[in-house]
Amino acid sequence: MKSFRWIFLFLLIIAGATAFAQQQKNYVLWYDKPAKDWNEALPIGNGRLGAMIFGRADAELIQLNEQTLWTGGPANLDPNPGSPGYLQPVRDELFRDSIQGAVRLLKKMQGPNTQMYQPLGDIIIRYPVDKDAIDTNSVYRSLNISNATASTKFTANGIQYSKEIFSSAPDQVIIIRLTSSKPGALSFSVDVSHELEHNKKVIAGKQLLLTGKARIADDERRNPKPLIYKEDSHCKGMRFQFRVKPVLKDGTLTSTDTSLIITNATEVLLYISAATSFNGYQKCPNKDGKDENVLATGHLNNALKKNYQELLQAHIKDYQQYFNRLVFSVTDQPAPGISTDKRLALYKAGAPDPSLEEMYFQFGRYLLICSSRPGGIPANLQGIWNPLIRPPWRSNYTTNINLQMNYWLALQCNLEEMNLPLIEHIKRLAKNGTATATNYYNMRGWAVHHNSDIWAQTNPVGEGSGDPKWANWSLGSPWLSQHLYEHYRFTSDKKYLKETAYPLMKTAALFCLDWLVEKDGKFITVPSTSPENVYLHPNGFKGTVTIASAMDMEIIWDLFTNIIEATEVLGIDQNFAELVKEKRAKLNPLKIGKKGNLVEWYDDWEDEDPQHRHVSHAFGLHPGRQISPLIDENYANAIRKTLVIRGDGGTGWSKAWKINFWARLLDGDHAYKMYQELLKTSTLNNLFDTHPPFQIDGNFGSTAGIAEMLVQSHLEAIQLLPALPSAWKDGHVKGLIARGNFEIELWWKDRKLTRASVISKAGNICRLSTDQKINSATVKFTQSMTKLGGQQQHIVSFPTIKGRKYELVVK
Ligand code: FUC
Repeated sequence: MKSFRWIFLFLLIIAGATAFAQQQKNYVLWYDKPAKDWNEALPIGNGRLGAMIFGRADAELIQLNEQTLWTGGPANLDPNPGSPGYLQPVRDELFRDSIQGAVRLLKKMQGPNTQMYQPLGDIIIRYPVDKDAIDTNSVYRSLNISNATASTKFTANGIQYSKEIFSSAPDQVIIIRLTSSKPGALSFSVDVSHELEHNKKVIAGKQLLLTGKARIADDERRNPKPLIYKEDSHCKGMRFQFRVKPVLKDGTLTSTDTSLIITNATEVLLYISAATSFNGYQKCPNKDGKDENVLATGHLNNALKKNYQELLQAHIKDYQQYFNRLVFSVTDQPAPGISTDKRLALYKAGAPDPSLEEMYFQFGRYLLICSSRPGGIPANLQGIWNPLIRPPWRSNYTTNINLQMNYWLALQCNLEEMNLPLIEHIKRLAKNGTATATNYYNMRGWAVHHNSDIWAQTNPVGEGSGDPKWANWSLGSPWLSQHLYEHYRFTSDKKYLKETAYPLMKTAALFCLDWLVEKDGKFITVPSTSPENVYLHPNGFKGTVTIASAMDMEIIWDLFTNIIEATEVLGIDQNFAELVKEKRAKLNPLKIGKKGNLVEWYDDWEDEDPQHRHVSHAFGLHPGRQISPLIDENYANAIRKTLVIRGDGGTGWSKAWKINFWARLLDGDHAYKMYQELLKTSTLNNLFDTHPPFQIDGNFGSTAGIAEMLVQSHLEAIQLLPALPSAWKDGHVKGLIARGNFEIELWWKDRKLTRASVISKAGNICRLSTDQKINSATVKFTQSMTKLGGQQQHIVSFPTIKGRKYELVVK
């Protein structure tokens, strides 16, 4: 009996230790000064409703966004009927090396630019305190990404004024709770404003309401020439509104016509609700729009039934069900007690800060949970956070790297639900893209070019004057098809593969089959670009357009490979798989150049800018799976050389991509170096990635890159700690997802794996690869050795049962 008690106690201790190790840490971004500008403000969001909080003591500024608020209306699918007629002449010009001729004609194949993502407006909260009375040392503002709540505080005349703010997904409102430390000392006014023409008024029930209408044309000021297509103003012009409703515990509420005034309160809640008339990508947001009044009042009235604690608890529970799935720890030390901007400054000066590295990784997950929720549209270039009516790059979707990078982390980092907006958007792109393939090229399938928007626009943009190096890039549909297939590879959901992914992959492949041209027994793409680089032709001219760029070949290889695999999984469409296999075998081959580099262009030409931010031709290494040191050392070395020539600089997203590249090359130290470069040279004080300016892809892409350093599963086996850097000597990660739907937990010491556990979520055969010998008391497996990437690897393989956890140790 006694010994049983001891065993029980022992088990309890083990369970406790495990629980401790598995716990999510508390990550807080905090500052002791208000935000100087938008780039220092702190982001919150529930997928749909976002806000940037400035933390200003006297006049707090909260800048709002609503994910569906965009200019324009449904895409015009056939604005340029002459386009198909130019394709053959473009090809003829390219075959004659007449690049300028091809460029001139390609511009005639362009259509309208995309629409722009718009700000929702501002809330300004003014405290009637004398500026001189504010104790500047008391200013504190924070964002706790472990529970998705922000706070601001300051003291004036010995009284502390606080705010707690969150954007709730379950209740679809933003809540601000204002308090004063001294009862009855809380007085403030609430104003709202918008840069666009708008109406604001205080309505019955002492609610502040701002209403407006988004612009109809996309960019009339910067681009005054008439658009190629005719606007239908009755259709376009999205309506929007937001409401601020105060609820007081004590004190009084009065108002002017356009602002609310609260006096002598102790605690006040502001309920903020918003809506637009967006009614889907094919419906006019004006005449066929949703009733934004009904939506915004509906959310508000529902939320008003709950008190602060109920709203807060529901919000935290909802958020943490996603956030807490993944724990990443490379230090036992608590965060240093200095503000985040100072930590970042020290880090930039070379001071190690592993807990900042953990927090930045988790910040990427935070941002995705806050900007991409089921039922919504995908996170755009700025997630959902944009204050400008003419934002950089329209705050749209750029599909020659940026949109895809936004979603690399979703599946790996245990945020499957957050991937769904992308999948849904790809379905819409496939619809419009079918019209684009027909109307612009007379081809089958669906085509997506480098820019898109909420209306799922797919045509080549540029309006007749865009540089074809971006405007005419045409392989968005095969690249996005990779995301369709990856969703299957991670989830193992065959029903989804059969009903959703495969039909769209197949029609994307039809477009590729029509787009390919046979030359000298090889299949090539004409026209072709390598986004968004420029080559120097040996005949002395510069070129942007070419034939058969390496990236084109790699993207098409990727889709064809996925098609072949999917048909095997589903046991369907063998004839089509055979056709695709034949074409794949004849794709223009990748070449190794004179510098030992991977050739980017049709021939081994020099680049105008050898350190160009895009490394498009490394697609096959990442996010593709054509090139790897585990497949072919020669090609892997060629990409390594290419990356060395490109250097470690670039925009934020470029550095983030390079983390992934080096991780796939199994070079943890170089991947880590790129992570440091990103934090040191492309990160704003609020930890937003900067291009510059702010662009969210670097945040998301670097989180994915860290995941790639810890677990890779794009090839046949799941590689454990494939690219662990020297800096992360000891550590623990729990909750990464590997393809085949396995949830992985790893512990390591002195850079060696010590323990691993695998939860099988789909009952597949599990194949693990590590440089350590693995044992298990409970799992029966076969173990073999193989030399991979210059290293001895142990491959362990065992069948699994769905829902079971498998414990493995290293001995
Ligand atoms: C691509 C990149 C730019 C920028 C833009 C949004 O065109 O080349 O650097 O990221 O997208």
